Amino acid sequence: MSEVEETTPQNNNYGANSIQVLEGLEAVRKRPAMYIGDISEKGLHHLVYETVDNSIDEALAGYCTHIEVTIGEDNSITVVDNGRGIPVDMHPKEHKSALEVVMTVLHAGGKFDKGSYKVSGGLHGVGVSCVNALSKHMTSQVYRNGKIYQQEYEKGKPLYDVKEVGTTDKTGTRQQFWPDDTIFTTTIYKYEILANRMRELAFLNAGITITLTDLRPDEEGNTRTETFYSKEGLREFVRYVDGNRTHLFDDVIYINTEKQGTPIEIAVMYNDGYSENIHSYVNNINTIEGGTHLQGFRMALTRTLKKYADDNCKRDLEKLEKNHIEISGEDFREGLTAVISIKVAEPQFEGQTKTKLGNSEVAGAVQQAVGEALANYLEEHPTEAQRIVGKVILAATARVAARKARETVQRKSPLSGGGLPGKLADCSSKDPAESELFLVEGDSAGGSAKQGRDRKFQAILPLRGKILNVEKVMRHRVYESDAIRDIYTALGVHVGTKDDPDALDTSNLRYHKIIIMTDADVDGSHIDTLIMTFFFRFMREVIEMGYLYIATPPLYLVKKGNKQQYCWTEQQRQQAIEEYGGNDSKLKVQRYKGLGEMNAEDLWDTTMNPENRTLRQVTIENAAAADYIFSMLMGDDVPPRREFIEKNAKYANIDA
Ligand code: 0RA
Repeated sequence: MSEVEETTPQNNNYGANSIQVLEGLEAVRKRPAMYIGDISEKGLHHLVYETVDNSIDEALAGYCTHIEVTIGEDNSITVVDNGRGIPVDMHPKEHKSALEVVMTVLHAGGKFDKGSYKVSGGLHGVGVSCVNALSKHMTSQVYRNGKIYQQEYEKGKPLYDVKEVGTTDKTGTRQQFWPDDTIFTTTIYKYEILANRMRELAFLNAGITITLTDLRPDEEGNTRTETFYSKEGLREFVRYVDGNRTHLFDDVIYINTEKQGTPIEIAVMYNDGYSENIHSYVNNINTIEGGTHLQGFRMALTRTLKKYADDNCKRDLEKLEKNHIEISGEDFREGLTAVISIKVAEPQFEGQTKTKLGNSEVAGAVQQAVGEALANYLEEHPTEAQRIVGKVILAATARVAARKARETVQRKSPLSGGGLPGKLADCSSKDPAESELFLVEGDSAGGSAKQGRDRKFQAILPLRGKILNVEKVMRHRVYESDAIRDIYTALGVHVGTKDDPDALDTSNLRYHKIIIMTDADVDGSHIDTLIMTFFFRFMREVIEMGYLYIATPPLYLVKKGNKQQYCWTEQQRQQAIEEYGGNDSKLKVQRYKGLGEMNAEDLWDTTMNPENRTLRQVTIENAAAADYIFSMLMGDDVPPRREFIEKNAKYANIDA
């Protein structure tokens, strides 16, 4: 998870089907968002994924072992692989080199590859020709037949026919592109975003070596490079994402099989925590909305564990029955971390963000695979099986307690009409699209915010003290927390339906901007993290819809006479001092530590007024990486947290 500077949420839904038609690259340039999702940072990074996916396909076909990705000093991207090289001979119909067809015709990607289906593929699966269309310049090189072939393009248009430019004893493909800055809102690549995806791809495709190099020097003048390689694939992936948690047993339950023509790979660990963390992929795409593969997995898990418990743990179950506690599906998944990766020849992606698998045949295939493998595992590992069942029973017991707590929440504050939290200063607008809720640290800052706001569309909810660390407590404790209950009721979000006690109903969400506003110090950052953790674990949809933001109050006020300037960075502070004629005794520099130190007017001017303020939108670029980071930041193990904070402090305005 990270924050992007952005003041408006982007919600891009469009029919992927419309992409099926072969169109000229002009169409891509006219409506880039249709092809790569958006034209912000996300879309920019998507160009790399599209390019790398072609090399991954070549690796999955068995011809490529190494992929090198390099961020150039000029923010160009180079992807080199050691595959067979894109064919360069004449395409019979198009009367052009096959390379040119691949680079300039939409969806030409799989055309030459008769033997295998294209299994990887960016979210939109649009191919490298889209990357070409959206680049101000692109250079393709193919190492094949002892020769180096080359073609260059501008905005997707070839500058010359494919030509020979040298000889080589290697085979492979080299693609280099410079994203078009007239299309993208930013053309600066973020190393961490690419690293997370390359790490993920290496785990998902065991045996492929992916190197990521950043040639842009950092403050100390250093460049960096990292190699991602996984010998054991998902086994290692699940150990990695769950590495900050304490496990019920060390084993990874691992399945690698094929059912009804569908390759299925799954790795599962059980930890002593309370959340369910399932990361699922179809053709290397993170299916964040789930789908039929997840359905099959859950179904098999519930049935198999239930059957095992019925057959082997009678006495435990009788005890539950006496207390009128029935085990439900979710109890089997408390403290479960799993990675599911399947390959589907013709995936149907549905849902808001086209990340929900629709293929109905897949549910049965996955269910069968998991059912068989899990039953075997439990039979062969009675100690581990007992631990799982023990955990499930505990989960069921706690869930019943949680339900009681939740019912209290909903009784106390009926969501219809007048049941809003007493601390909430609501706005007068009832239109969620224009309404904003500020979650403010502390009552005194809450007071300034209430005075400073525009009460037409801005609501204030002061939160006293730190909110609960939801990583560390059972679910019912979360629902019992006053501050968290206030957040639910203020937002108008309802938890629990008849079918699923943890389902979220966000259809009555009262604000489309939820803005975390805390002090610009270490405590404030900690509170930001606690609140983001809560949203990530309990209201992820709100983040995914683009509704969660962080406010950025200024750090300094530089004053001279009746002139004054707010400053957010050290550099701005220096500049202001210089502008006012240097540091002398009339000049005053005020360091803001707490929001409470600012009067209502200043708070409005700098932090709340949509005209001047900067909001950082909270986004999830990579759910597995976010899972890892939150469990690390909020977990028990100190050294990795310290290392992370030391490495990242420079990105935050923190001074203690
Ligand atoms: C189709 C056929 C052949 C190679 C490729 C595709 C190919 C595409 C890309 C894109 C990036 N790297 C790639 N490497 C290979 C070769 C068919 C043959 O040699 O017979």
